[in-house]
Amino acid sequence: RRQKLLHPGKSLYRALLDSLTLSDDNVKFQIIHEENKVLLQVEICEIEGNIFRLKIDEASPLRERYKVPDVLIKEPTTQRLFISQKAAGILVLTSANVDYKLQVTANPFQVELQFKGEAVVSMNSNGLLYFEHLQPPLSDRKATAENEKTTSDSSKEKQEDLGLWQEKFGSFLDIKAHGPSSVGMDFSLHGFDHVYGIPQHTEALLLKNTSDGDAYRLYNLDIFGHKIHDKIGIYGSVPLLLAHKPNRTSGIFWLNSSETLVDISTKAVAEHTPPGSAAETAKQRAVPLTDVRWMSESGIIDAFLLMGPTAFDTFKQFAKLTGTQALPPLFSLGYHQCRWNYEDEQDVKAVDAGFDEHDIPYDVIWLDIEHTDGKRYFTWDKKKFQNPRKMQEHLRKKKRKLVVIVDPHIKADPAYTLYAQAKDKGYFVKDRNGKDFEGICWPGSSCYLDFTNPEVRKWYADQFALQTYKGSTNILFIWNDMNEPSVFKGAELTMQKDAVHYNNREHREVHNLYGFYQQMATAEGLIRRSAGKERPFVLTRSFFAGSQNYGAVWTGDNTAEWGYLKISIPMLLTLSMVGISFCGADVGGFIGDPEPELLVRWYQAGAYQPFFRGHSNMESKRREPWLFGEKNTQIITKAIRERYVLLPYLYTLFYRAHTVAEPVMRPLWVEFPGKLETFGVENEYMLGNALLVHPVTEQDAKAVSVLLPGSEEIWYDFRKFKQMEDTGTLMIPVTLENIPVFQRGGTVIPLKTTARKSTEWMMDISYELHVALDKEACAIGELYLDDGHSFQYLRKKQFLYRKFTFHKNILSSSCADGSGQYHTTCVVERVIVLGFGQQPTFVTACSKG
Ligand code: MIG
Repeated sequence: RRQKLLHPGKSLYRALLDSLTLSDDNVKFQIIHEENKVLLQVEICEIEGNIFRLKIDEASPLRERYKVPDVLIKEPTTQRLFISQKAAGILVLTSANVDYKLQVTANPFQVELQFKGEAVVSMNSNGLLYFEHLQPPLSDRKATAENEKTTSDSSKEKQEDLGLWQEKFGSFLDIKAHGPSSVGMDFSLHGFDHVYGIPQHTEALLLKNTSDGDAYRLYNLDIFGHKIHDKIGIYGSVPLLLAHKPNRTSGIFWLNSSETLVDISTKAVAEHTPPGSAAETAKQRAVPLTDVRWMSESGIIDAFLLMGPTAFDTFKQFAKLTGTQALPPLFSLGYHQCRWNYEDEQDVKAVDAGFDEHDIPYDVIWLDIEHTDGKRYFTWDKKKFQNPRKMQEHLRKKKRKLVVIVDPHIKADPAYTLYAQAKDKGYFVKDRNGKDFEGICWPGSSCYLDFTNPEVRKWYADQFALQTYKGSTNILFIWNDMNEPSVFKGAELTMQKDAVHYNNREHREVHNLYGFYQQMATAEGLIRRSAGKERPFVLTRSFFAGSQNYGAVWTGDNTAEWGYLKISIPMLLTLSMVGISFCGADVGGFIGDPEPELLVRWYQAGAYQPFFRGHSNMESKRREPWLFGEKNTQIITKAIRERYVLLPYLYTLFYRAHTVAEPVMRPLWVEFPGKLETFGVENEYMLGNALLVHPVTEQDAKAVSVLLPGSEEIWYDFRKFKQMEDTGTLMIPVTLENIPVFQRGGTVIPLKTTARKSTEWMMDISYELHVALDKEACAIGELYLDDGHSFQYLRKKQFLYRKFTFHKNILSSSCADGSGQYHTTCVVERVIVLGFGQQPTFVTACSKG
């Protein structure tokens, strides 16, 4: 509300260029606000690999302002900037890569980042830099007679209206112990009119203009039954916005964990031409421009400009700052069967047996909150789960795993060891009066572990040790839910902003990090219980930038309606683009009961998405894949089996996500950056660079309109191996049997020849290569493999990374990374070449030499 009172115009900030200092790491100078005269410190630096960072903090704050820790994987390596001009209120900084220049204008203060003389991003060009400096509390100031005189009643009232020191939210009173502290700034993206990112919203892939509506909100909340096409934030946030135009992709990463709003407005402006140039006199062209205004409730301004220039460069730049996707254990790429709840040991066994009976592969069965003793996590309901270890041994024999839920709220029960210990050690978040914050959640009155404290995280991680977590075995993995955190009857169903964390930080400052930290501690716990040997699997609902380091994310409580199946595609693509490759939506839709056709369509889509789990609500009818008649069972089975056959390709894509930050699931435009018609496509996507998947999201569909991009491309029907006659938009007939999937010419996809009961049953199944030729009759592809569960690929280089090339009628297999070695008995049993034209007269095999 306060920031919105500031409208575009001339900024009141002026740079004091005389204060400039230059070091190997950065350039620093101060800026002053013409009215309040408060000094801010500006720091600009260049980070290796075309990244620029702009930080603005108070020059001498009353109290250290919150700076988000633990999200940057390390202190970024900076590069020296050079001053190439400093005169008449202008400072020009040149990057080591001379093509980039930063032009700082002193009055009003503005920064423009240019590439070869052309503006790419400018900051504060609309004058929306906003920075609330910390002030002593009103009560202290009242003590001075001077203040008493100037603070008239009406201005006091006005201040209260704006919620400077306290604010009412329904029946909740938010006391702002440190007063107003919000920050904001505008960025203009020159030449861009397509922007993406900033999850999580049930929204379209392309971010919309917000000028006549709500801003995109980044504030992690548990909104049950959330609506489609809404800009309110749900569950998690990643404050990364991507912008794309045919010759460049860029990103703005706004590192701030407090409640954040993002306003977006795209317009056409006259082309920016240097004064006096020939172009200036010529007729001016209209070019697009996107203004992005970020507003956060607290913290500092810390913005990273990712300069691409390609989408893949931008992904790498973000990964350099926040890390890459953790390599998942192979089992977690299989199918997961979940429900709230699988009731007891018998139920678990029966569902498990059902999969075998129907010959449906699956890897993991899940237990929701009802498995515990009264929602005391890390315990078991003594009646329903009398012998959890025995149940897990049964699953182990079947080469399957168990995932159980562990939420962050702890039942306030002195007899519950976890609670007693945490209370004793002072590990809970406090309320503003210093008492343990108590809220209502599943167990009733509960306290919330303060995961922002490293000591709490270590202690929490220790709870997963096999000897501590009674009834657990090493086939048990973890699901973190309710970690926004969800607080029933709390303001917006979350924790009050004036609750107090480690280091006397207010909840408002750290809110969006809460779930990130729980997943971090949980993943650490699973690694430690195996003495550092095994890869963890942790699914989280809440997340932040960097959550990809710790496991998987799902999109929360969707509804069993067609619209939610449809919106899951842009939601997953958005997560994928901001680093979180391992993502999925509840197959079937969590709330309600899908009609069989919707369920079938959802399985078919999920089979081609990174995290593949069927899940349903407590009130929903049972939904195991064989409950919908023989025909539907058979189609769902086929979809799940397709997934298992595709796992070598998917695992290879995850390896690439892990090592070089390529999203597993990607929007079409990322693969076809020059093709305008792909920029807004969200009803189909690429899985890696080779597969184009078009889920069917309409009831009763007889045909779907598919875009096969690139006139120079060849596309093949993935199942029938048939070359498509054309590219462009085609009407493709569909039946209920499957969804359209196409292989792109020029690629090789590794598959397994058949599916078995679970990934572990498939270790020895041989491979099959699908070689799809391009116009030059060439193709390339890769296969990555390792033991599928340990860190030996990293520590001992125990992996195989092969490259397949088809060229001049020769298919060859070569080493893609000579540093790795791994022994496998699996052979390539079958090769299918698509687009070969005629039957070859003979085929011979040879090895080098
Ligand atoms: O508000 O643990 O999104 O997947 O089954 C319900 C019970 C709490 C919300 C999760 C959902 C899970 C459910 N949880």
